[in-house]
Order: sequence, then structure tokens, then C-alpha cells
Amino acid sequence: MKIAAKKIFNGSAEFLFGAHNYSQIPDFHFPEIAFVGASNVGKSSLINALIGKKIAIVSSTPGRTRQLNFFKIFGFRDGFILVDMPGYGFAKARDKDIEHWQKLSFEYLTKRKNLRRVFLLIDPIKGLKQADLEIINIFNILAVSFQIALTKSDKLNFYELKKVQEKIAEQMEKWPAVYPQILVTSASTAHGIFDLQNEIVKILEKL
Ligand SMILES: Nc1nc2c(ncn2[C@@H]2O[C@H](COP(=O)(O)OP(=O)(O)OP(=O)(O)O)[C@@H](O)[C@H]2O)c(=O)[nH]1
Ligand SMILES: [Mg+2]
Repeated sequence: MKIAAKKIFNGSAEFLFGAHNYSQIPDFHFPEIAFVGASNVGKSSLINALIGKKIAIVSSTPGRTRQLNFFKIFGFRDGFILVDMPGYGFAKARDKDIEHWQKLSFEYLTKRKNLRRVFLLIDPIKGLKQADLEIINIFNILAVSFQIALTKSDKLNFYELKKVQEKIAEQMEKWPAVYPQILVTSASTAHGIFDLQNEIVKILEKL
């Protein structure tokens, strides 16, 4: 199973397009998996780690990804799509831009019929912030199936990570739309990347 998932992700993949408006996104029949989270949490880096090449733009400047970026992976059935979303909570952004990104993300997350799961990324050093709780609230109200993945696990030790997981797990009991397993990943060390690849393949196999 692990080798199969790795093979799927490390095969052929391409950047399809970036969308500034929801109306620009074509109606695909391919399943989609989206990555959301605070600005700078490591969404683009995680997509690169999953695919095994630098396909999404990574930057130490928060707010780098300003559109919905669609990446197609061909190695499973007709293919599937990973969606890199603009980060939220970017203090330096102009209000007008924030409003635009929020509208775009909200429309995508709530309207997209072929969206199979949302991975909500959390930086374990920062923990859950107000902006994360707000988006979680929306997922729960609208029954958008989501799963928590910690990023940058290389920055903490095993016990510190466990504490963060336990704290989130406690709060999770109140979230009806959450998938209960918390994944722990690092794009820098590739920790947890196999597990995330496997999780995505499991979602796709269920379709
Ligand atoms: N130590 C460590 N740093 C990471 C990891 N993943 C990402 N980073 C760093 O975190 C910063 C932000 O990474 P991005 O992948 O651009 O984050 P993003 O969530 O896509 O950011 P926006 O597009 O601005 O929302 C970069 O400097 C990365 O090198 C990781 O696993 N470990
Ligand atoms: Mg990004």
C-alpha cells in the first residue's frame, strides 16, 4: 500500500491553472483534495513534498499564494487534483485583498461538488488560532469533511507534538465534520508524507 501510494504521487503531475475567481474554475469530474490553513503554515511546501517536486511556489513571505492553484496527479484512475489555497490571517494584506481571498475560498469550499476532503493545516508551534476556529465552524455548519494535519513537525520533539495533538483532539469532540485522525507532517524531513499520501489514496479508493 505504501509503495503504491508513493508511486502514484511521484509519477506524472502538472500545474493546471490558478483561479482568481470561482467562475474561472471549470467543472471537473476529477476528485479534489484541498489544503487550507493560515498564511505561512506550509501548504505549498506540503504539496511539493507530496508530489516530490517543486511544483507549488514556496516563500518565507506570508501571503505568497494568492489564488486557488490546481495541480493534477495522473497516476490514479483518471487522475485527481490537489488544490493549494491562499492562506488566511495574513496581517500585511490589504483589506480588499483579504475580502477577495475569503470570498474565493469560501465559494470554493462550499460549492465544489467534487471536493472530497479538506486538509486543514496547523503549525504546532502556533496551535489553533481564532481564524482556524472560524473556518472549522464553517466546515461544521456546512458539513465540509475536513482533517487536521500538523505541519513543520521538525520544529518540535515527539512529546511536544503529542501534547499539541492531545489538545486539538480534546476540542475535536465538538466538531461533527472532522475526520478524527490527526496527521503529523514535515515537508522538510518528509516525516508523515507517506501517511498523508496513503490517506489521500484511501479517500480516492472509496469513490
Ligand atoms: N522547518 C520547516 N519549515 C517549513 C516546512 N514547510 C514549510 N516551511 C517553511 O515555511 C515557510 C512558508 O511555507 P509555504 O509552503 O510557502 O507556506 P504556505 O502555507 O503555502 O504560505 P502562503 O502561500 O503564504 O499561505 C517557508 O519559509 C517554508 O520553507 C517544514 O515542514 N518545516
Ligand atoms: Mg502557499
